[in-house]
Amino acid sequence: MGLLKWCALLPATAAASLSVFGHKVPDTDTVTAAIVYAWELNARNISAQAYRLGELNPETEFVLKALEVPVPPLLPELSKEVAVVDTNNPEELPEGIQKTRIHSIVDHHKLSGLANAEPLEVDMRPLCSATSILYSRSKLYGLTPTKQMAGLMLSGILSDSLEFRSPTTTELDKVHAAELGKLAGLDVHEFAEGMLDAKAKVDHLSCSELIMMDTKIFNIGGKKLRVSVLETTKAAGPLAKKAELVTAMKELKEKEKIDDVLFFVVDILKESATFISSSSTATTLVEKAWKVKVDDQGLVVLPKVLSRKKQIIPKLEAAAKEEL
Ligand SMILES: [Mn+2]
Repeated sequence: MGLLKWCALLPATAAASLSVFGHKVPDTDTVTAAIVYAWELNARNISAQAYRLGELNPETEFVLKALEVPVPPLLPELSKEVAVVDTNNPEELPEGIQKTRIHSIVDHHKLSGLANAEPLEVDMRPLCSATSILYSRSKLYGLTPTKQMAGLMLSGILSDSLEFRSPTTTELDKVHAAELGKLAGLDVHEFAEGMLDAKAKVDHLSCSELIMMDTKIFNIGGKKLRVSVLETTKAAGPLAKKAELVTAMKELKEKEKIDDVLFFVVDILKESATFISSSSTATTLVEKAWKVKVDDQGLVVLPKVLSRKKQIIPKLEAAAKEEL
C-alpha cells in the first residue's frame, strides 16, 4: 500500500473546530483569555473560535472597545470538543461539560472537581490571571502577540489583579504587564485608570444586576453558596442601596434554591471589603471566618480583603470546617 493511500485511512481530524470559553457571568480575564487562547491555538494550526457565556460587564466593554476587538459571540451550544480558560469549576461551566471532549484547560484557580472521560492538557499556574499564563505560553511557542492580543492580555492582568493591588499578584505578573504594555503601545497605569473608571460606572444597574455582575457558586461545608463581589473605586453608591440589595439577595436565594448569597463590596482604593449580610446563617459564617462582629445594619468592613479566590473563599471554607 502506498503512503498516500495509507494516509487516507487515518481518521479525519483537520476539520475539528474547538470552542474556547471561560466561566459563566464572564469578567474581563475570562473574555480576553478566551480570545487570546483561540489566537494561540489557531497559530498552532488548531482551529479554534472564542465564545462567551453571558453579557459583558462595563469594564470588559471598555476594554474591547478601546482595543477595537470584536465582542466574541455567545456560545450557541456545546460543540464536540472545547477548550476552557479561567475556570475548572463545573458549576461555572455549561451543563453537560463533563460529557464533552475537553481539549485543554488554562486556568489559575484551585482544582474544583471537574471530571472528564479522556486525558487532556491542563496548564494551571498560580499567576494573577489566565491571560498572564497565556503570555508565558506565547513565549514558549515563540509567538509574538499582536498589539491587540498584547492589550487583551494586559487587560486580563490589570482586571484580575486590581492593578497589582490584589494579593494574587506575583512579581512575574508585573513583569508580564510591563512587557505587554510595550507590545500593545499602551501606558499601563493610564489604561488601568480607564478600566477602573469603567468598572465604577454601575449606577444604571439594578440591585440584582449588581449582585450578578461578578459572582460564583461554591460548595462550602456541604452548602451551596453564591459568593458575589463588586469591585469598585466608588463604594458609597452601591452601599447606599443596602436595603434593596438585601431584598435582591433574598429573592435570588429563593429563585435558585441555594443556601445563601454572600455579597462583598470591594473598595479598590481603600483596599477593604464591606460584607452585606442577607441572612443569619451568612452573618454567623462571616463572623466566624474573620473573627468580627457584623453590626445591627448587617454590615462589617474587612480591611485588606480584596480577593475572593485568595482571601474570601479560603476563610469561608475554614470557618465552615470548624462548624462541622
Ligand atoms: Mn481570572
